[in-house]
Amino acid sequence: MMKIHDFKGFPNPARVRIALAEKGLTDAVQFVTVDVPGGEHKGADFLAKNPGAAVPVLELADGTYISECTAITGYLDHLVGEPVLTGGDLKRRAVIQMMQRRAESGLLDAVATYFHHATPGLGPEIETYQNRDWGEKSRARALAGMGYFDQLLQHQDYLAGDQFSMVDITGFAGLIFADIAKIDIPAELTRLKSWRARITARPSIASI
Ligand SMILES: N[C@@H](CCC(=O)N[C@@H](CS)C(=O)NCC(=O)O)C(=O)O
Repeated sequence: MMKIHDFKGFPNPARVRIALAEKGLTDAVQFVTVDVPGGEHKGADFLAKNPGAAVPVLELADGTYISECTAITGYLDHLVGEPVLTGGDLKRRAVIQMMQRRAESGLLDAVATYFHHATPGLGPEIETYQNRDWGEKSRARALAGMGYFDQLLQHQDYLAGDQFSMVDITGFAGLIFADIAKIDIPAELTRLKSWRARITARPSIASI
């Protein structure tokens, strides 16, 4: 049986949990809790699974460890059919990969950097190096990312076009993280807010 090493309620683990629910695979995996607030992810046992010291990690039945939500989602997407989260043809796959990077770098990771550098983050035991300026700069980048996606939603229903994809999952996790980090979505970004409300109603997202 596949395993997911993660911590329930954290934004990146949520991405994989939503992807599993979309694909109907939640019962096909066993969840193993990694005590991230307690620093377990920085210990030798976990670093052997992911030297990047972060959750989630997918463990395959043959013992292979896959980290990075993009890689994990792609693997799960190809295991079973509908809905296709990573693109069915060459062009759609390329667009999704491009938008996925924009959603990570311009939103989710930017919020994470703000959280870890300009707020108490996960506490002094975990946040052993903080650079407040970089954190504040990243907050501005996250707000710019929200504005960018709000603009796009003028012409399309989802972040990577007219169909739901892993980019919506990444963007959604970015907004969960923004809530945790107390970065409000600016009031004028009404399209982003209504997109969020729309995808929050999906059973996969409601289930996590
Ligand atoms: N790019 C990674 C990000 C993973 C990540 O940052 N996970 C967070 C939890 S949401 C974590 O484990 N953080 C540990 C830490 O900051 O020390 C992915 O896509 O999986």
